[in-house]
Amino acid sequence: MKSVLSRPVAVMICLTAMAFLLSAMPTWAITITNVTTDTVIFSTDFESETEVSSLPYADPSVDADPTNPGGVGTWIVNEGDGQATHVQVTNSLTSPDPGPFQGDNYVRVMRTSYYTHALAMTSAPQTNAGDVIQMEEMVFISSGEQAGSPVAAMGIVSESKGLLSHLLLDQSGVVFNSVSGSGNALIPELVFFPNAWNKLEQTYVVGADTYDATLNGITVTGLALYDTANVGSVGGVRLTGNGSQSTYYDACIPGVDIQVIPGDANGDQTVDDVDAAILAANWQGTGKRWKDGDFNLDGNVDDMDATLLATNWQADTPAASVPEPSTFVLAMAGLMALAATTRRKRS
Ligand SMILES: [Ca+2]
Ligand SMILES: [Ca+2]
Ligand SMILES: [Ca+2]
Ligand SMILES: [Ca+2]
Repeated sequence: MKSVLSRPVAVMICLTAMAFLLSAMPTWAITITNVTTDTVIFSTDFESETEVSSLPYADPSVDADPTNPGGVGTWIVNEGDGQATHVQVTNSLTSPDPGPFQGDNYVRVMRTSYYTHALAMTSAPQTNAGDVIQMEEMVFISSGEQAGSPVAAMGIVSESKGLLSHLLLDQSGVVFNSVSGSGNALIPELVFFPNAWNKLEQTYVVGADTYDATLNGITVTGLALYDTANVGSVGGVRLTGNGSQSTYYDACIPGVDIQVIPGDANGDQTVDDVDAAILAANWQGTGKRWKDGDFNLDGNVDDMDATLLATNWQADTPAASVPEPSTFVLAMAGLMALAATTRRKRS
């Protein structure tokens, strides 16, 4: 590490970081935990990496593969077409890079060939049938991604690196479960926010032929595995990017939860004018998604969605108190004005 800091400052930062890491370790992410044996079998937040790109994607000056110094488990990086820029640890704050979620460093993965990915391999294969394996990570996909091209953001792999689960996140804000031979099935309950950090978790019981997925606090159980031929061992997690820009991954911050709030179209955890404008712009639209203002996931943006937005107006957590009646009326009035403007524009 370059010593650009004065010694007292550096010592203070180190002590603070150590205290934080110690308190954070049980819930570090990208984390894979054997819940049954209470053992962290993979963890990284990319903060200890020595080779880090400070430039926006793609930075041709460094390879910057994750190596996980001091962490639990190992990385296997496959830059399928041989270009070292397709998996890089970075601390870039420059768009299109989103900036980190935890600490300074995070990783970006771009897939120009099917084979480009990074594997977070556990410290040991988990082979005890019935053991509960839990993983979590933060993922960011820019809304400028290639439309209609799903992103394999997280797949549990077996000891032999064969896919157990294959969860696909799409820049349009939808999630698919991929099953070998059967294609991709939409998971309508799950909400993915493009252009925002999302919290993704998966749980797999060793030997089972289904898994559970939790995205931004919403859980769907009993999802079919990608390939049941790989049942019997858990070796790690595969992270993949999209075909036109990078997909970004970082650790979860312990104690900070990203949760879906009805009315929060853009996933910034607050229901406000920005969300009302998104809803108004899509008013009376069909074939819509959460990111368009369809908060009850029926495909239409209408009164029911406006009511959900108004009910959660200025909510910054799902448990926030109900707004004062005056606030509620103001919100509804503003919303209806926006909606009326949109209607007039269209007629
Ligand atoms: Ca690289
Ligand atoms: Ca980090
Ligand atoms: Ca919002
Ligand atoms: Ca709706």
